[in-house]
Amino acid sequence: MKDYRMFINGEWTTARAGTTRDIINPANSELLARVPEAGPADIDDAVAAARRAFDSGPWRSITALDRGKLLFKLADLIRQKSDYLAELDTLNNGKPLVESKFDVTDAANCFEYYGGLATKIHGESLTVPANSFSFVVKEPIGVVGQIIPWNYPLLMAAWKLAPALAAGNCCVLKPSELTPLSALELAAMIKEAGFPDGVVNIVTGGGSPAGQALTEHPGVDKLVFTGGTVTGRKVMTAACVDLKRVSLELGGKSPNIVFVDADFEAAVDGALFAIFVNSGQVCSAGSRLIIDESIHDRFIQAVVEKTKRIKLGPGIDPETKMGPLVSETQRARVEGYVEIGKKSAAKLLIGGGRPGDKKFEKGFFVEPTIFDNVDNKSEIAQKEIFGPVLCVIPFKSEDEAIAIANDSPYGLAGAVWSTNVTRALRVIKQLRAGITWINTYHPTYNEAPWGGYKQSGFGRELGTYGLEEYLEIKQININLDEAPIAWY
Ligand code: TXE
Repeated sequence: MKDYRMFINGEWTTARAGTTRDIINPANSELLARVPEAGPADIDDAVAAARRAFDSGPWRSITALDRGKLLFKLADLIRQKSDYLAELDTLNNGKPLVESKFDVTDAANCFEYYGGLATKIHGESLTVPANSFSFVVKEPIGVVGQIIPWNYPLLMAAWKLAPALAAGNCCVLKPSELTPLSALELAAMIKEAGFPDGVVNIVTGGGSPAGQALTEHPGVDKLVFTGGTVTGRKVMTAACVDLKRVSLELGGKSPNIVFVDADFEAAVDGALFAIFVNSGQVCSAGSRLIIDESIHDRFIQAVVEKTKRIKLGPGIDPETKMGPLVSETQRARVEGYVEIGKKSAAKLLIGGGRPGDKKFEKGFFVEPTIFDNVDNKSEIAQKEIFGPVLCVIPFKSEDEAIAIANDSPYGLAGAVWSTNVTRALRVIKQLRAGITWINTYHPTYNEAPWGGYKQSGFGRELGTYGLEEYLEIKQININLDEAPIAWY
């Protein structure tokens, strides 16, 4: 059990009101840590620190090269502590250690990627119909408020902080109230790396009042949010008041389309990985398996057989392939959808409950669950469940597969499995989604833009696109004529 403090203006602080929150291990409900529960006054402090650092602090004049070097240093520090950070994310979030290790490496890579990009923020010169030297420069937006969820605690912090800092912004980041620990460890590394005080502030607390106070704060220039669509709407509404810039990465109900000519074994494994990695708590999860009717029976049988082999357990056990859900609330949400599914016309093939073994009693476990013959119009096919629940939807023709895939309020990700490259590309081209794969599911690259169509949000993270989200664009025009214009 460790007592944490939050990180404001380069200092470790308690909440002004003295309030704290218990942080729980979802695999066994044990108390892991206690963190401050920020209120509006703490958010004021954090935003004021970020404002000072941006408006008058050393961050204003630091060179892009030095910003990049700080990001490289941070990546090094993350690597030095990678085992510890991975264990911490596993204990706090529940995911298998192998997944946390991957996240930590990816987080370090993300800081390095943007460390390199810091010196590649270029403007352009313009050809205008006047005797003018006209050009464009890109500048940081200012103070950004960043709110992240609990499914990738360290990695989401990296995705937010790395591009923002590379572009020269100052940040107030609020991790999820369920999983703040690795972000606070990251804060210690940010201090050790030598970032000036106030450039990064990590505040811990709930959606309300802490998150809400951050979204409503007039000192914040841009809001960047990853989370559920319901909260995303609130963030956008708050941003409307003073027209803050806003980027949203929200939920999904992504289609995973398997054609008759797919590599059978690869597609079976891909279908399972698409939905069961991180216990299905992934915004891009392939939660709708859209399967060619002609191979449906054989495919589903193979999927079910493999699902039986998924070993549930605490993430910290190296044998574990699937951990618990993050919280009791999330489990209740998922179980609510499972009950809706059971009452629908869909057929429950496997799972649908909690594992029976007593050793799982205190954790928030749900069995890997598969519903077959799901109507795409039904609730379990339309709503984001955000748990280990797969909906199988058969199709008869390519056109029908595309229609089903796009019949969703979301448009985050999607995949096609086929050895016919012409067909695969033809289908991918018609998917209304921002992240797509052919003959694979889930690989995510720091170099590639991440974000959705439709109600999955807008704006893009990662890649050079992610950097642009943190930049303002300014035109500068220098008059080269000596004579005055003499309008009057
Ligand atoms: O998310 P919230 P919750 C989806 C998923 C899940 C559902 C609800 O479907 O079942 O959302 O999960 C902060 N102002 N995703 O309730 O509320 C909160 O403190 C400002 C998909 O856990 O979106 C946390 O830091 N901030 C998603 C963050 O928002 C507020 C990942 C996310 O929590 C706030 C997580 C407010 N009024 C859930 N209320 C993805 N896209 O990956 C809450 N927050």
